[in-house]
Amino acid sequence: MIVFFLAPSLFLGCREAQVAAEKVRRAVVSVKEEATTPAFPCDSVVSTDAPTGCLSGTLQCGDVIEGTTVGGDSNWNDDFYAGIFCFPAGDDRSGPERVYRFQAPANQDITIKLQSDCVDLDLAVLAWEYGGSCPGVNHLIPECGGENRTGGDVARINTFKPREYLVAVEGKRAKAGPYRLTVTCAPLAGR
Ligand SMILES: [Ca+2]
Ligand SMILES: [Ca+2]
Repeated sequence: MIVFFLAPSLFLGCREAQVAAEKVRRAVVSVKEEATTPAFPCDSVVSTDAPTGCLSGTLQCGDVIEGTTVGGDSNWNDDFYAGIFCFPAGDDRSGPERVYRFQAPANQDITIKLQSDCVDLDLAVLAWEYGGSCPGVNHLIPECGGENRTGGDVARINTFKPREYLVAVEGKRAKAGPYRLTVTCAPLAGR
């Protein structure tokens, strides 16, 4: 019988190499994004109009929207996001958020990019069929993806049939500020 022994340090070395490779890959992706996306000036003139029926607009594939969370509703907070496993509690999301309705087409690889160079805003994507109102803390949300890195964020969705989402831009520590949202869609491979 042949028995192979692998030293723990070999495992560690392998994992460290994978982590390093992932870091390099991310750095390359972020350099590419910076090269293709114009900077978002903090003094951009954007609308502070109040939302209508909890929405600040609709999103479609190909859209580039500039806005600010200043003037948005403050309906969603830590309790709401933590309850639907979107963001962990503790970042104080009691400040204003902006919410967009996105009717995603079928069979798409969709990237929603949030540029948030002035204030650290985050991105939440909730599966929700909008019938004139947005969910509250007592509603059942089948799916929520939250992106909460420092600065900008990117959310990715793959659809196999048409699906409706709410896309929220939300600040940490109740802060508000301007942002740019970019929605790009590409057909899923093999579809
Ligand atoms: Ca909020
Ligand atoms: Ca962020």
